[in-house]
Amino acid sequence: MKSAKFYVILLAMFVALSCPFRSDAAPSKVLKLGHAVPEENAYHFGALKFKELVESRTNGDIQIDLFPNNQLGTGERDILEGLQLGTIDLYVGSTGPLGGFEKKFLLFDFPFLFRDKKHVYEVLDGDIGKYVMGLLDAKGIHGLAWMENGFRNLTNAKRPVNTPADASGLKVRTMENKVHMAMWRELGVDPTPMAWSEVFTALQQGTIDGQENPIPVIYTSKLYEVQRHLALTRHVFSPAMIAVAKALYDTLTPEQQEIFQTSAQEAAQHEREVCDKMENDYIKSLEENGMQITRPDLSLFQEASLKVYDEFKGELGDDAKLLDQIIASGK
Ligand code: EAX
Repeated sequence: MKSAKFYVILLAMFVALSCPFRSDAAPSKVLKLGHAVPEENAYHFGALKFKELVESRTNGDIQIDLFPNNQLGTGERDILEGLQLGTIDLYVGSTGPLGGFEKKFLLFDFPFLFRDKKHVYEVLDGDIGKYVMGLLDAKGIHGLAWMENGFRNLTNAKRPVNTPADASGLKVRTMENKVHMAMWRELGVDPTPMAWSEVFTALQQGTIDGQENPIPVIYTSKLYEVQRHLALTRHVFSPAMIAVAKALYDTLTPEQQEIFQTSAQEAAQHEREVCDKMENDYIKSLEENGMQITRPDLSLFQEASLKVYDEFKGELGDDAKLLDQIIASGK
């Protein structure tokens, strides 16, 4: 619990710092930033940092109001659609739904693709990450920086999971992502795509047996109250992103665009550090809150999910070579 108190203090410090001295003039733009997780989650630390940097660097000319915990939509796809419609200005969240907006984002959804976080950021902060993020502009969304959701793990209410056979037959909520769904089908799991805002209630009511998410999401969304078992499967690395509505971004001056880009990069670095620390701290907190943790032999899960590559590589078209590059760079 000590670690949870640490983050509460850190959050309080951030809230205080993110109300910098403003010039007397009213802001020329008041922007809405939405995300789908509680304020204790690393995303919110990233959003606060971005708010603090942009407001201070524009001397309060641009104000950013934060709307955590699905206040602006029923899940991440909803908030991203808000950027396209111009009803929401900024997004912090996972790239899970983005495969439905731009197929090339499925590139990052393949199971056991990344060796570790060092490999993840060599790819995301390199040419491949820049190229894929740039594809969103044509969809009305301008990606600003890669943040972190993390390696996803399986939780369920029914039984410990050590092998794919243990997972078989479970009804597991997934993001609205066809590669993730295909992977779970290969393991004999019944995947149920659902917006994040509906998941806790569905677990509580038993309409689904489990879900899969990184440790910080599992802890900050209090899933230990409705899930007994956690298997550290680390089956997919889930990137996150801070993004802005393209139409809004195009109205910014070159100087304001530069402030958005640099502030997003700095906020992303901060969010990744907070997320990484949470991932280490919160496994113990989950055990303290009654979850039984298993550490399966991941090669069994990796073998069982290999078919997904054949099934979806074709959807990447010419960019299938990027998948080969990512695999090769992780060896
Ligand atoms: O981005 O929907 C999900 O499972 C996401 O990982 C969660 O909303 C955090």
